Amino acid sequence: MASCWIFVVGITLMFGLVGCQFVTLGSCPEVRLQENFDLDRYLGKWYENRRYSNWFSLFSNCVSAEYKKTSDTSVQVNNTGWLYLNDKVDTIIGEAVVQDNAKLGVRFSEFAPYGDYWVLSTDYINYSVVWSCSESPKGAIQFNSQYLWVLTRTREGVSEAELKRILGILEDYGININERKLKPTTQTNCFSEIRM
Ligand SMILES: *[C@@H]1O[C@H](CO)[C@@H](O)[C@H](O)[C@H]1NC(C)=O
Ligand SMILES: CC(=O)N[C@H]1CO[C@H](CO)[C@@H](O)[C@@H]1O
Repeated sequence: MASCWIFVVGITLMFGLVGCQFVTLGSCPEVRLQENFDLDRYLGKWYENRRYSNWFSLFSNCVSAEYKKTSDTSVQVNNTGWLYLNDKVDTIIGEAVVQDNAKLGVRFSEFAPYGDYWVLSTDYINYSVVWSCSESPKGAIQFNSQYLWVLTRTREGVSEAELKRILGILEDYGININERKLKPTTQTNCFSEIRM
């Protein structure tokens, strides 16, 4: 997630080529968000289990996110990943704020606007599904771009049955869960595990 965000900030203008993002025709699908979102239970460490990405996912493994409370409605975000090609642990610190129940905004520079961070579903102890979608201006051709992350509390992720259930929720909303798009994040042989 870390490198992904840096990348997004850097090259957002290259629409469609951006890592972690999925651009498709049509308007945003309708979704339901996690009810009664509980920020306190959401805090702590999460591991990136899956994300939308393309070529950029080749470079960053072992990605984790840690949320620490800074006020009733805000958290510090610490996204860390291992860029294994040059064996570098890369951390980016940001801020997330609760805007409306499970609708959060996240940014990695105080000069940047908040990007949407919507929690579609979480049980706080095993998994969270984070998603956002933005639409192109209405016109002859409408398209939308989506971000999607499945986060889990352990590097190992969740059981196959549980994963199937979680992805089923997304599929019901019409969100693309094809593994070529929603790629598992490598969380094994994390060289930096000792350091992380
Ligand atoms: C961010 O998390 C990484 C990995 O857990 C840790 O090594 C680093 O010290 C953290 N940075 C801050 C500023 O909390
Ligand atoms: C459905 C599922 O995977 N539940 C697990 C969530 O995490 C708790 C605590 O680690 C497990 O006991 C559950 O089996």
